[in-house]
Amino acid sequence: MLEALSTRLRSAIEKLTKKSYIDEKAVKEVIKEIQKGLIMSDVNIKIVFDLSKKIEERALKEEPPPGLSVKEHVIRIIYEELTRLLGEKTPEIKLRKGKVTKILLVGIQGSGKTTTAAKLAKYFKEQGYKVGMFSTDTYRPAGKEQLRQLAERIDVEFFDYDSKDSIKIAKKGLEFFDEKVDVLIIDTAGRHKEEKGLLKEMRELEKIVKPDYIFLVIDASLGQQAYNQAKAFHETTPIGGIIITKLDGTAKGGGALSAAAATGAKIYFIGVGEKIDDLEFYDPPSFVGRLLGMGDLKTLLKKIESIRMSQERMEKLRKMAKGKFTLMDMIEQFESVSKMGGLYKVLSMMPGLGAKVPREMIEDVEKKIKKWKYAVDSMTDEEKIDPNIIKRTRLQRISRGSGVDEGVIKEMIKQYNMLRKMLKSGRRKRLLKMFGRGLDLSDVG
Ligand SMILES: Nc1nc2c(ncn2[C@@H]2O[C@H](COP(=O)(O)OP(=O)(O)OP(=O)(O)O)[C@@H](O)[C@H]2O)c(=O)[nH]1
Ligand SMILES: [Mg+2]
Repeated sequence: MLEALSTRLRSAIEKLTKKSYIDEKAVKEVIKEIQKGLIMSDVNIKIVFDLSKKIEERALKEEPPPGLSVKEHVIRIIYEELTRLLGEKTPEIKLRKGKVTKILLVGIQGSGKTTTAAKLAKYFKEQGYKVGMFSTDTYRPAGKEQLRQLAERIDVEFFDYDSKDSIKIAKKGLEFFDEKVDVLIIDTAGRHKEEKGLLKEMRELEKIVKPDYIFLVIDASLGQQAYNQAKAFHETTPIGGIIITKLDGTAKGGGALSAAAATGAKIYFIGVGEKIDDLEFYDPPSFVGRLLGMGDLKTLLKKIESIRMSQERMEKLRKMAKGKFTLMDMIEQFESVSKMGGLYKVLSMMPGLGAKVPREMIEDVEKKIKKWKYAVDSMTDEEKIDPNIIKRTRLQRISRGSGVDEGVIKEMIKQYNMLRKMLKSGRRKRLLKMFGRGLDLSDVG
Protein backbone atom coordinates (compact mmCIF):
# COMPACT_ATOMS: atom_id res chain seq x y z
CA MET A 1 0.00 0.00 0.00
CA LEU A 2 1.49 3.31 -1.13
CA GLU A 3 4.75 1.42 -1.56
CA ALA A 4 6.34 3.95 -3.87
CA LEU A 5 5.65 6.80 -1.50
CA SER A 6 6.74 4.79 1.48
CA THR A 7 10.00 3.79 -0.17
CA ARG A 8 10.80 7.39 -0.99
CA LEU A 9 10.00 8.63 2.47
CA ARG A 10 12.02 5.91 4.12
CA SER A 11 15.05 6.54 1.99
CA ALA A 12 14.78 10.27 2.66
CA ILE A 13 14.73 9.65 6.40
CA GLU A 14 17.54 7.15 6.13
CA LYS A 15 19.74 9.61 4.29
CA LEU A 16 19.03 12.16 6.95
CA THR A 17 19.92 9.80 9.78
CA LYS A 18 23.22 8.93 8.13
CA LYS A 19 24.27 12.57 8.03
CA SER A 20 26.76 13.50 10.68
CA TYR A 21 25.56 17.05 10.81
CA ILE A 22 22.18 18.60 10.07
CA ASP A 23 22.31 21.99 8.43
CA GLU A 24 20.07 23.92 6.12
CA LYS A 25 21.34 21.98 3.12
CA ALA A 26 20.50 18.65 4.72
CA VAL A 27 17.01 19.86 5.58
CA LYS A 28 16.45 21.05 2.04
CA GLU A 29 17.68 17.75 0.67
CA VAL A 30 15.30 15.67 2.72
CA ILE A 31 12.42 17.96 1.81
CA LYS A 32 13.20 17.52 -1.86
CA GLU A 33 12.99 13.76 -1.51
CA ILE A 34 9.70 14.01 0.32
CA GLN A 35 8.35 16.31 -2.37
CA LYS A 36 9.21 13.82 -5.07
CA GLY A 37 7.47 11.03 -3.23
CA LEU A 38 4.34 13.05 -2.60
CA ILE A 39 4.06 14.33 -6.15
CA MET A 40 4.49 10.79 -7.45
CA SER A 41 1.63 9.83 -5.20
CA ASP A 42 -0.51 12.53 -6.85
CA VAL A 43 -0.61 14.89 -3.91
CA ASN A 44 -1.66 18.33 -5.07
CA ILE A 45 1.34 20.46 -5.91
CA LYS A 46 0.23 23.39 -3.82
CA ILE A 47 -0.26 21.16 -0.82
CA VAL A 48 3.22 19.73 -1.35
CA PHE A 49 4.64 23.21 -1.55
CA ASP A 50 2.91 24.36 1.63
CA LEU A 51 4.08 21.28 3.45
CA SER A 52 7.68 21.79 2.34
CA LYS A 53 7.63 25.36 3.52
CA LYS A 54 6.22 24.36 6.85
CA ILE A 55 8.79 21.62 7.41
CA GLU A 56 11.64 23.87 6.41
CA GLU A 57 10.52 26.72 8.60
CA ARG A 58 10.03 24.55 11.62
CA ALA A 59 13.21 22.57 11.11
CA LEU A 60 15.33 25.68 10.82
CA LYS A 61 13.62 27.85 13.41
CA GLU A 62 12.31 25.63 16.17
CA GLU A 63 14.69 24.68 18.91
CA PRO A 64 14.74 20.96 19.62
CA PRO A 65 13.09 20.35 22.98
CA PRO A 66 15.46 19.23 25.72
CA GLY A 67 16.33 15.58 25.25
CA LEU A 68 15.92 15.49 21.47
CA SER A 69 18.80 15.68 19.03
CA VAL A 70 18.54 17.94 15.99
CA LYS A 71 18.13 14.88 13.81
CA GLU A 72 15.33 13.48 15.91
CA HIS A 73 13.76 16.88 16.00
CA VAL A 74 13.69 17.16 12.21
CA ILE A 75 12.29 13.65 11.83
CA ARG A 76 9.65 14.50 14.33
CA ILE A 77 8.66 17.61 12.37
CA ILE A 78 8.45 15.58 9.16
CA TYR A 79 6.32 13.02 10.92
CA GLU A 80 4.01 15.62 12.41
CA GLU A 81 3.55 17.57 9.21
CA LEU A 82 2.91 14.44 7.15
CA THR A 83 0.36 13.35 9.70
CA ARG A 84 -1.37 16.68 9.43
CA LEU A 85 -1.31 16.36 5.65
CA LEU A 86 -2.94 12.95 5.72
CA GLY A 87 -5.66 13.83 8.18
CA GLU A 88 -6.33 14.79 11.74
CA LYS A 89 -7.04 12.14 14.30
CA THR A 90 -10.32 10.46 13.47
CA PRO A 91 -12.89 10.19 16.24
CA GLU A 92 -14.03 6.76 17.27
CA ILE A 93 -17.38 5.58 15.97
CA LYS A 94 -19.92 5.96 18.71
CA LEU A 95 -22.57 3.28 18.71
CA ARG A 96 -25.91 4.09 20.28
CA LYS A 97 -26.49 2.06 23.38
CA GLY A 98 -29.64 -0.03 23.24
CA LYS A 99 -30.57 1.45 19.87
CA VAL A 100 -29.77 0.73 16.27
CA THR A 101 -26.82 2.72 14.96
CA LYS A 102 -27.52 3.33 11.29
CA ILE A 103 -24.74 3.69 8.76
CA LEU A 104 -25.51 4.77 5.22
CA LEU A 105 -22.96 4.18 2.48
CA VAL A 106 -22.95 6.37 -0.58
CA GLY A 107 -20.53 6.82 -3.43
CA ILE A 108 -20.26 6.97 -7.18
CA GLN A 109 -20.40 3.95 -9.41
CA GLY A 110 -17.95 1.21 -8.62
CA SER A 111 -16.28 3.07 -5.78
CA GLY A 112 -16.51 0.02 -3.53
CA LYS A 113 -19.69 0.58 -1.49
CA THR A 114 -20.98 -2.98 -1.48
CA THR A 115 -17.60 -4.49 -0.67
CA THR A 116 -17.10 -1.92 2.07
CA ALA A 117 -20.56 -2.60 3.51
CA ALA A 118 -19.56 -6.22 4.07
CA LYS A 119 -16.16 -5.24 5.44
CA LEU A 120 -17.79 -2.89 7.92
CA ALA A 121 -20.31 -5.52 8.92
CA LYS A 122 -17.50 -7.90 9.71
CA TYR A 123 -15.60 -5.19 11.55
CA PHE A 124 -18.51 -4.55 13.91
CA LYS A 125 -19.44 -8.20 14.20
CA GLU A 126 -15.95 -9.01 15.37
CA GLN A 127 -16.37 -6.48 18.13
CA GLY A 128 -19.35 -8.44 19.35
CA TYR A 129 -22.15 -6.37 17.89
CA LYS A 130 -25.18 -7.68 16.16
CA VAL A 131 -25.17 -6.40 12.61
CA GLY A 132 -27.78 -6.22 9.86
CA MET A 133 -27.54 -5.12 6.24
CA PHE A 134 -29.75 -4.24 3.34
CA SER A 135 -29.31 -2.58 0.00
CA THR A 136 -31.41 0.07 -1.73
CA ASP A 137 -29.72 -0.65 -5.02
CA THR A 138 -32.56 -0.83 -7.53
CA TYR A 139 -30.31 0.15 -10.36
CA ARG A 140 -28.22 -2.93 -10.75
CA PRO A 141 -30.09 -6.15 -9.85
CA ALA A 142 -26.82 -7.94 -9.25
CA GLY A 143 -25.92 -5.33 -6.63
CA LYS A 144 -28.33 -6.69 -4.04
CA GLU A 145 -27.37 -10.22 -4.81
CA GLN A 146 -23.72 -9.31 -4.30
CA LEU A 147 -24.48 -7.96 -0.82
CA ARG A 148 -26.64 -10.96 0.06
CA GLN A 149 -23.82 -13.34 -0.75
CA LEU A 150 -21.33 -11.34 1.25
CA ALA A 151 -23.74 -11.22 4.19
CA GLU A 152 -24.08 -14.99 4.06
CA ARG A 153 -20.37 -15.43 4.03
CA ILE A 154 -19.84 -13.45 7.21
CA ASP A 155 -23.07 -14.69 8.76
CA VAL A 156 -24.79 -11.35 9.11
CA GLU A 157 -28.52 -10.97 8.68
CA PHE A 158 -29.54 -9.59 5.29
CA PHE A 159 -32.92 -8.15 4.40
CA ASP A 160 -34.42 -7.87 0.96
CA TYR A 161 -37.60 -6.26 -0.26
CA ASP A 162 -38.64 -6.53 -3.85
CA SER A 163 -39.37 -3.07 -5.15
CA LYS A 164 -38.17 -0.57 -7.73
CA ASP A 165 -38.46 2.23 -5.20
CA SER A 166 -35.38 2.69 -3.04
CA ILE A 167 -37.21 4.86 -0.51
CA LYS A 168 -39.77 2.12 0.01
CA ILE A 169 -37.04 -0.47 0.46
CA ALA A 170 -35.38 1.76 3.02
CA LYS A 171 -38.59 2.08 5.00
CA LYS A 172 -39.16 -1.66 4.99
CA GLY A 173 -35.57 -2.37 5.92
CA LEU A 174 -35.71 -0.02 8.89
CA GLU A 175 -38.93 -1.63 10.09
CA PHE A 176 -37.45 -5.08 9.74
CA PHE A 177 -34.30 -4.36 11.73
CA ASP A 178 -35.93 -2.10 14.31
CA GLU A 179 -34.53 -3.08 17.74
CA LYS A 180 -33.09 -6.24 16.21
CA VAL A 181 -29.50 -5.20 15.74
CA ASP A 182 -26.85 -2.89 17.15
CA VAL A 183 -25.52 -1.75 13.81
CA LEU A 184 -27.42 -1.48 10.57
CA ILE A 185 -25.47 -0.98 7.38
CA ILE A 186 -27.29 0.32 4.35
CA ASP A 187 -25.75 -0.03 0.91
CA THR A 188 -27.00 2.20 -1.90
CA ALA A 189 -27.03 2.18 -5.68
CA GLY A 190 -24.01 3.31 -7.61
CA ARG A 191 -26.13 4.96 -10.20
CA HIS A 192 -24.19 8.17 -10.35
CA LYS A 193 -21.02 9.00 -12.11
CA GLU A 194 -20.60 12.35 -10.39
CA GLU A 195 -21.42 13.90 -7.08
CA LYS A 196 -24.35 16.10 -8.02
CA GLY A 197 -26.89 13.36 -8.52
CA LEU A 198 -25.31 11.36 -5.78
CA LEU A 199 -25.79 14.03 -3.17
CA LYS A 200 -29.39 14.58 -4.19
CA GLU A 201 -30.19 10.93 -3.71
CA MET A 202 -28.27 10.92 -0.47
CA ARG A 203 -30.40 13.72 0.94
CA GLU A 204 -33.59 11.92 0.02
CA LEU A 205 -32.46 8.74 1.71
CA GLU A 206 -31.17 10.68 4.69
CA LYS A 207 -34.66 12.03 5.37
CA ILE A 208 -36.09 8.53 5.63
CA VAL A 209 -33.22 6.63 7.18
CA LYS A 210 -32.02 9.29 9.63
CA PRO A 211 -28.60 7.68 9.74
CA ASP A 212 -26.08 8.22 12.52
CA TYR A 213 -23.27 8.16 10.03
CA ILE A 214 -23.11 8.64 6.29
CA PHE A 215 -19.92 7.43 4.72
CA LEU A 216 -18.85 8.59 1.31
CA VAL A 217 -16.89 5.81 -0.35
CA ILE A 218 -14.13 7.10 -2.61
CA ASP A 219 -11.86 5.12 -4.89
CA ALA A 220 -8.24 6.00 -4.12
CA SER A 221 -7.27 5.86 -7.77
CA LEU A 222 -9.05 9.19 -8.16
CA GLY A 223 -5.99 10.70 -6.55
CA GLN A 224 -6.25 14.43 -5.86
CA GLN A 225 -9.45 14.55 -7.89
CA ALA A 226 -11.12 13.17 -4.78
CA TYR A 227 -11.08 16.71 -3.46
CA ASN A 228 -14.23 17.95 -5.22
CA GLN A 229 -16.30 14.97 -4.19
CA ALA A 230 -15.14 15.06 -0.62
CA LYS A 231 -15.67 18.79 -0.40
CA ALA A 232 -19.21 18.76 -1.79
CA PHE A 233 -20.06 15.89 0.52
CA HIS A 234 -18.48 17.49 3.57
CA GLU A 235 -20.45 20.67 2.95
CA THR A 236 -23.69 18.75 2.56
CA THR A 237 -23.74 16.64 5.68
CA PRO A 238 -22.46 17.22 9.18
CA ILE A 239 -22.67 13.53 10.06
CA GLY A 240 -20.48 12.41 7.23
CA GLY A 241 -17.18 10.65 7.08
CA ILE A 242 -15.07 9.28 4.30
CA ILE A 243 -13.87 5.82 3.40
CA ILE A 244 -11.08 5.58 0.83
CA THR A 245 -10.99 2.22 -0.94
CA LYS A 246 -8.54 0.42 -3.18
CA LEU A 247 -5.48 1.96 -1.57
CA ASP A 248 -3.74 -1.30 -2.39
CA GLY A 249 -4.25 -0.92 -6.09
CA THR A 250 -3.04 2.54 -6.94
CA ALA A 251 0.00 4.77 -6.70
CA LYS A 252 -2.27 7.77 -6.26
CA GLY A 253 -3.41 6.99 -2.74
CA GLY A 254 -1.48 9.81 -1.15
CA GLY A 255 -3.32 12.22 -3.40
CA ALA A 256 -6.72 10.85 -2.47
CA LEU A 257 -6.03 10.84 1.27
CA SER A 258 -4.52 14.30 1.36
CA ALA A 259 -7.24 15.75 -0.85
CA ALA A 260 -9.99 14.31 1.33
CA ALA A 261 -8.22 15.48 4.47
CA ALA A 262 -7.79 18.96 3.01
CA THR A 263 -11.56 19.42 2.88
CA GLY A 264 -11.76 19.04 6.63
CA ALA A 265 -13.78 15.85 6.28
CA LYS A 266 -12.80 12.96 8.52
CA ILE A 267 -11.50 9.80 6.95
CA TYR A 268 -12.75 6.88 9.01
CA PHE A 269 -11.63 3.78 7.16
CA ILE A 270 -9.40 2.70 4.34
CA GLY A 271 -9.92 -0.27 2.06
CA VAL A 272 -6.70 -2.09 1.39
CA GLY A 273 -7.74 -5.10 -0.64
CA GLU A 274 -10.60 -7.05 -2.14
CA LYS A 275 -11.04 -9.45 0.76
CA ILE A 276 -13.54 -8.87 3.54
CA ASP A 277 -10.80 -8.39 6.09
CA ASP A 278 -9.06 -5.73 4.06
CA LEU A 279 -10.43 -2.78 5.97
CA GLU A 280 -8.59 -0.63 8.46
CA PHE A 281 -9.71 2.05 10.84
CA TYR A 282 -7.78 5.05 9.60
CA ASP A 283 -5.43 6.48 12.14
CA PRO A 284 -3.20 9.11 10.52
CA PRO A 285 -0.40 9.03 13.11
CA SER A 286 0.09 5.28 12.91
CA PHE A 287 -0.50 5.30 9.17
CA VAL A 288 2.30 7.82 8.68
CA GLY A 289 4.39 5.86 11.14
CA ARG A 290 4.08 2.86 8.88
CA LEU A 291 4.86 4.88 5.77
CA LEU A 292 8.04 6.11 7.38
CA GLY A 293 9.02 2.69 8.68
CA MET A 294 7.84 2.30 12.22
CA GLY A 295 10.88 0.54 13.67
CA ASP A 296 13.04 3.54 14.47
CA LEU A 297 10.18 5.89 14.73
CA LYS A 298 8.58 4.01 17.60
CA THR A 299 11.48 4.70 19.91
CA LEU A 300 11.57 8.30 18.84
CA LEU A 301 7.84 8.72 19.35
CA LYS A 302 8.05 7.22 22.81
CA LYS A 303 10.76 9.66 23.65
CA ILE A 304 8.70 12.56 22.30
CA GLU A 305 5.69 11.35 24.23
CA SER A 306 7.60 11.26 27.47
CA ILE A 307 8.96 14.74 26.84
CA ARG A 308 5.46 15.92 26.08
CA MET A 309 4.18 14.39 29.27
CA SER A 310 6.82 15.97 31.40
CA GLN A 311 6.07 19.30 29.76
CA GLU A 312 2.40 18.80 30.49
CA ARG A 313 3.26 18.05 34.07
CA MET A 314 5.26 21.21 34.31
CA GLU A 315 2.33 23.09 32.88
CA LYS A 316 0.08 21.61 35.52
CA LEU A 317 2.49 22.51 38.26
CA ARG A 318 2.64 26.00 36.91
CA LYS A 319 -1.09 26.27 37.17
CA MET A 320 -0.93 24.99 40.73
CA ALA A 321 1.62 27.65 41.54
CA LYS A 322 -0.74 30.29 40.17
CA GLY A 323 1.96 32.51 38.77
CA LYS A 324 4.16 32.32 41.85
CA PHE A 325 7.90 32.17 41.35
CA THR A 326 8.65 28.55 42.15
CA LEU A 327 11.76 26.56 42.76
CA MET A 328 11.46 25.06 39.31
CA ASP A 329 11.32 28.51 37.78
CA MET A 330 14.55 29.34 39.51
CA ILE A 331 16.33 26.21 38.30
CA GLU A 332 15.00 26.66 34.80
CA GLN A 333 16.22 30.23 34.69
CA PHE A 334 19.65 29.35 35.97
CA GLU A 335 19.84 26.57 33.43
CA SER A 336 18.83 28.65 30.47
CA VAL A 337 21.14 31.45 31.49
CA SER A 338 23.96 28.98 31.88
CA LYS A 339 23.27 27.51 28.46
CA MET A 340 23.49 30.93 26.90
CA GLY A 341 26.84 31.49 28.54
CA GLY A 342 25.35 34.22 30.67
CA LEU A 343 26.32 32.80 34.01
CA TYR A 344 29.38 34.97 34.10
CA LYS A 345 27.25 38.05 33.66
CA VAL A 346 24.84 37.02 36.36
CA LEU A 347 27.54 36.20 38.82
CA SER A 348 29.45 39.35 38.14
CA MET A 349 26.42 41.35 39.11
CA MET A 350 25.73 39.47 42.28
CA PRO A 351 26.30 41.65 45.30
CA GLY A 352 29.79 41.21 46.69
CA LEU A 353 31.37 39.49 43.74
CA GLY A 354 32.18 42.42 41.57
CA ALA A 355 33.45 42.15 38.08
CA LYS A 356 36.03 39.49 38.81
CA VAL A 357 34.49 36.07 38.52
CA PRO A 358 36.98 33.25 38.34
CA ARG A 359 36.39 30.44 35.86
CA GLU A 360 36.29 27.83 38.66
CA MET A 361 33.47 29.68 40.26
CA ILE A 362 31.36 29.43 37.15
CA GLU A 363 32.09 25.74 36.95
CA ASP A 364 31.18 25.39 40.59
CA VAL A 365 27.89 27.10 40.05
CA GLU A 366 27.16 24.92 37.05
CA LYS A 367 27.84 21.84 39.12
CA LYS A 368 25.65 23.19 41.86
CA ILE A 369 22.77 23.81 39.49
CA LYS A 370 23.03 20.20 38.43
CA LYS A 371 22.82 19.07 42.04
CA TRP A 372 19.91 21.37 42.68
CA LYS A 373 18.15 19.79 39.79
CA TYR A 374 18.65 16.31 41.17
CA ALA A 375 17.27 17.47 44.50
CA VAL A 376 14.23 19.07 42.90
CA ASP A 377 13.57 15.84 41.00
CA SER A 378 13.17 14.10 44.34
CA MET A 379 10.64 16.59 45.61
CA THR A 380 6.89 16.42 45.69
CA ASP A 381 4.84 18.91 43.71
CA GLU A 382 4.04 20.94 46.83
CA GLU A 383 7.69 21.13 47.76
CA LYS A 384 8.64 22.35 44.31
CA ILE A 385 6.14 25.14 44.54
CA ASP A 386 6.90 26.15 48.10
CA PRO A 387 10.20 24.71 49.35
CA ASN A 388 9.75 26.43 52.68
CA ILE A 389 7.60 23.54 53.82
CA ILE A 390 10.75 21.40 53.68
CA LYS A 391 11.71 20.74 57.27
CA ARG A 392 13.84 18.00 58.82
CA THR A 393 12.20 14.79 57.66
CA ARG A 394 11.44 16.10 54.20
CA LEU A 395 15.00 17.30 53.92
CA GLN A 396 16.33 13.89 54.88
CA ARG A 397 14.06 12.17 52.40
CA ILE A 398 15.03 14.43 49.51
CA SER A 399 18.70 14.13 50.31
CA ARG A 400 18.49 10.36 50.43
CA GLY A 401 16.43 10.19 47.25
CA SER A 402 18.69 12.46 45.22
CA GLY A 403 22.09 11.79 46.73
CA VAL A 404 22.53 15.53 47.28
CA ASP A 405 23.84 16.80 50.63
CA GLU A 406 21.32 18.37 52.96
CA GLY A 407 23.49 21.46 53.13
CA VAL A 408 23.30 21.98 49.38
CA ILE A 409 19.55 21.65 49.46
CA LYS A 410 19.30 24.15 52.29
CA GLU A 411 21.49 26.56 50.38
CA MET A 412 19.27 26.21 47.34
CA ILE A 413 16.21 27.05 49.38
CA LYS A 414 18.01 30.04 50.80
CA GLN A 415 18.94 31.19 47.33
CA TYR A 416 15.37 30.72 46.24
CA ASN A 417 14.05 32.83 49.09
CA MET A 418 16.54 35.52 48.32
CA LEU A 419 15.54 35.71 44.68
CA ARG A 420 11.91 35.71 45.57
CA LYS A 421 12.38 38.56 47.97
CA MET A 422 14.21 40.53 45.33
CA LEU A 423 11.36 39.94 42.94
CA LYS A 424 8.79 41.01 45.48
CA SER A 425 10.61 44.07 46.62
CA GLY A 426 10.48 45.55 43.18
CA ARG A 427 14.09 44.96 42.32
CA ARG A 428 12.95 43.35 39.17
CA LYS A 429 14.83 45.72 36.97
CA ARG A 430 18.14 44.73 38.44
CA LEU A 431 17.22 41.08 38.20
CA LEU A 432 16.13 41.39 34.63
CA LYS A 433 19.40 43.05 33.82
CA MET A 434 21.19 40.23 35.55
CA PHE A 435 19.46 37.46 33.75
CA GLY A 436 19.05 39.17 30.45
CA ARG A 437 16.49 37.67 28.19
CA GLY A 438 16.80 34.33 29.88
CA LEU A 439 14.54 35.42 32.67
CA ASP A 440 11.05 36.38 31.81
CA LEU A 441 9.56 37.59 35.01
CA SER A 442 6.81 39.62 33.49
CA ASP A 443 4.06 37.82 35.30
CA VAL A 444 5.48 36.27 38.41
CA GLY A 445 4.93 37.74 41.77
N1 LIG B 1 -8.15 -3.97 -4.59
C1 LIG B 1 -9.26 -3.53 -4.02
N2 LIG B 1 -10.42 -3.71 -4.65
C2 LIG B 1 -11.54 -3.24 -4.06
C3 LIG B 1 -11.52 -2.60 -2.80
N3 LIG B 1 -12.79 -2.27 -2.49
C4 LIG B 1 -13.55 -2.68 -3.52
N4 LIG B 1 -12.83 -3.28 -4.47
C5 LIG B 1 -13.25 -3.82 -5.77
O1 LIG B 1 -13.87 -2.81 -6.52
C6 LIG B 1 -14.90 -3.34 -7.33
C7 LIG B 1 -16.20 -2.59 -7.11
O2 LIG B 1 -16.62 -2.81 -5.78
P1 LIG B 1 -18.13 -2.73 -5.32
O3 LIG B 1 -18.15 -2.92 -3.87
O4 LIG B 1 -19.00 -3.58 -6.14
O5 LIG B 1 -18.42 -1.21 -5.67
P2 LIG B 1 -19.83 -0.47 -5.57
O6 LIG B 1 -19.57 0.91 -5.22
O7 LIG B 1 -20.76 -1.20 -4.72
O8 LIG B 1 -20.29 -0.56 -7.08
P3 LIG B 1 -21.73 -0.15 -7.63
O9 LIG B 1 -22.73 -0.65 -6.68
O10 LIG B 1 -21.83 -0.77 -8.98
O11 LIG B 1 -21.70 1.33 -7.70
C8 LIG B 1 -14.98 -4.80 -6.96
O12 LIG B 1 -14.29 -5.55 -7.90
C9 LIG B 1 -14.28 -4.89 -5.62
O13 LIG B 1 -13.68 -6.14 -5.39
C10 LIG B 1 -10.24 -2.44 -2.14
O14 LIG B 1 -10.11 -1.89 -1.06
N5 LIG B 1 -9.15 -2.95 -2.80
MG1 LIG C 1 -22.70 -1.85 -5.07
